[in-house]
Amino acid sequence: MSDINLHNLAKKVDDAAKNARAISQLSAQGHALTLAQAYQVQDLSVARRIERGEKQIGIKMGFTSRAKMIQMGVEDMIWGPLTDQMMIEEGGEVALSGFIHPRVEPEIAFLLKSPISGNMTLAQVMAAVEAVAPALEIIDSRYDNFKFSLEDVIADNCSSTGFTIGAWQTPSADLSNLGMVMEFDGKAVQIGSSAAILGNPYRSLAAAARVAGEAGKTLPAGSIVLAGASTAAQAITPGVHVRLNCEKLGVAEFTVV
Ligand code: OOG
Ligand code: MG
Repeated sequence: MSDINLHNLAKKVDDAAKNARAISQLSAQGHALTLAQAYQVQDLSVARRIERGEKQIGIKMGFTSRAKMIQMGVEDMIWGPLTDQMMIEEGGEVALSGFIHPRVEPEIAFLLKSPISGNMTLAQVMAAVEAVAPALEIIDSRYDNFKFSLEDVIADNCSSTGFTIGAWQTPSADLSNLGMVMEFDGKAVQIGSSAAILGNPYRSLAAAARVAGEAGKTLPAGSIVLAGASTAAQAITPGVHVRLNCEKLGVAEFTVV
């Protein structure tokens, strides 16, 4: 496939996100992308955001839990950049108008105090963490009916849309089995454990370092890394108050308007 086509596909997914208009899956439009091409489309679509003034502030990992892989019918981990424009004020209001069919999922976020890249041990990535926090990610696939192949979702920057982060905490050595309860209006809708995230969310951080390194990049100090959801995602509707209670780490919340 030529570069021109990859640029066109990047514009398609970027326009769909900007205009909150669903499109058919690229694979269904006859674009059978390789994984490498899917990440090129992702790069090109994020470059369009950067040209509009957004800044990359971190990276998200996706499909790091079986719960998410099963919900979406995929078998591999994915990743994509987060920009400053995706950040939602914790405890604030989120307007549904800019979204297509948004869902929310419970996550754990890391804040780096030193750069990470390449093959790193768990001890090495842990030493690079300034703080850890409970987080909620809003995902909004740009594809009809929230259906996609692995390549489609990668090209669509992993459905990245928004995220909110609770109060940062001093990183504790053991994040491997924290209870995570996501509530809608005070009622539990998803219950899980941080153990669902690759057995230990720090493994997701090590994976983030590895994939950054493979792409010839470094995640600088100050980067945010979302480790991936510990449970299936849940559709959000106007008026609902979403709250994550994470054992030892506390709360992240917002209200949908
Ligand atoms: C892709 C994003 C997956 C996660 O935490 O696993 C993800 C999607 O499900 O649309 O963010
Ligand atoms: Mg996620």
